[in-house]
Amino acid sequence: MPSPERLKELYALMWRIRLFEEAANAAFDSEPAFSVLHMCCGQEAVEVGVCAALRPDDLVFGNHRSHGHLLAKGGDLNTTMAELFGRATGCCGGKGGSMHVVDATVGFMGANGIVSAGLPIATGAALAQAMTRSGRVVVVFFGDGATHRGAFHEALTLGSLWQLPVVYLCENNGYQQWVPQKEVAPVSEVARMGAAYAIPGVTVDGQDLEAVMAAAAAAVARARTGGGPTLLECRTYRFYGHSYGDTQGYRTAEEVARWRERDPLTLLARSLRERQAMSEGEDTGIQAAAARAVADAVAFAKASPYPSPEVLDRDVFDPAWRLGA
Ligand SMILES: Cc1ncc(C[n+]2csc(CCOP(=O)(O)OP(=O)(O)O)c2C)c(N)n1
Ligand SMILES: [Mg+2]
Repeated sequence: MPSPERLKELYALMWRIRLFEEAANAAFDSEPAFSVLHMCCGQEAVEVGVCAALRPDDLVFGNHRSHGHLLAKGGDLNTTMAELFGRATGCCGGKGGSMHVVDATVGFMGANGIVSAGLPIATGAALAQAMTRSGRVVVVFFGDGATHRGAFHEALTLGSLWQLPVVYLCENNGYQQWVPQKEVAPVSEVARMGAAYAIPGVTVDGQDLEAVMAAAAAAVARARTGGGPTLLECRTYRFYGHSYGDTQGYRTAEEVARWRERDPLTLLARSLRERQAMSEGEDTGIQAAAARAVADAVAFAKASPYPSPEVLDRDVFDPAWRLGA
């Protein structure tokens, strides 16, 4: 069981992610370089709980909603925010933007704008870990919508067949853009799909940090010790629209309010308070520190220059490089 000190660290990280997203959303109107924004508010316990079960050298792959994945894996608030603002100090030099954040220095191997595209890439990375006996585990985050694409099937087939050190991590938030999962999915429990690939499927309450940590730790241990993949489904909810500007006509305010009662931050705070592991003053201090760090990140981003035209063709695929020319 994680110590209260460890849980408070993770609580602070969840607050940094929450406020990071809200600050990015607030900046969107005035910042010309913002392309698109998918916020993960409501899903923080999944991101933080899973990454807390990993070693720093383990590898994580994301999807289009990945700021939280990067920050939970150890990403820097300043360089992540600067990337969203399209600035040269961003983790991709300002040329990736929100849907392509990546920071290999902390093992976050990339967001991906194509739904389910991270799954086969992560499976390939897991094959590389197995072949080199690196001892690293790979986690790939994807949404419930990604399970409807062929890449999901291909990845889980090979991951299982080759018993790769990978965790397939589904953040099931019940929506796929504006479409409720129940309208398009004959099976709403994603974990049940594991049986089709002969891998364990586990469902966990994605609003409960400790439950996520325990389930992720088991899946990671299994992967690391040669037991092969797990399909881990975290039931969760996004508090904001699919992306910036979404008017959310497809769901009711009552539904959102019901899920807000299960805010992962509130649940963790309550649990820490009940155990007398966090005072009201400490809680206030944690939130204030997160707010300061996020404000600093916005100031850092705004003060940074845009990339210069000279770097336009750098960091892009170059066939001459491939041929060794
Ligand atoms: C191949 C592909 N089809 C459609 C889209 C447009 N699109 C972006 S996100 C999304 C829904 C994804 O739903 P889910 O996987 O459940 O993730 P969530 O947004 O709920 O986190 C769609 C359809 C896309 N990016 N890629
Ligand atoms: Mg979804």
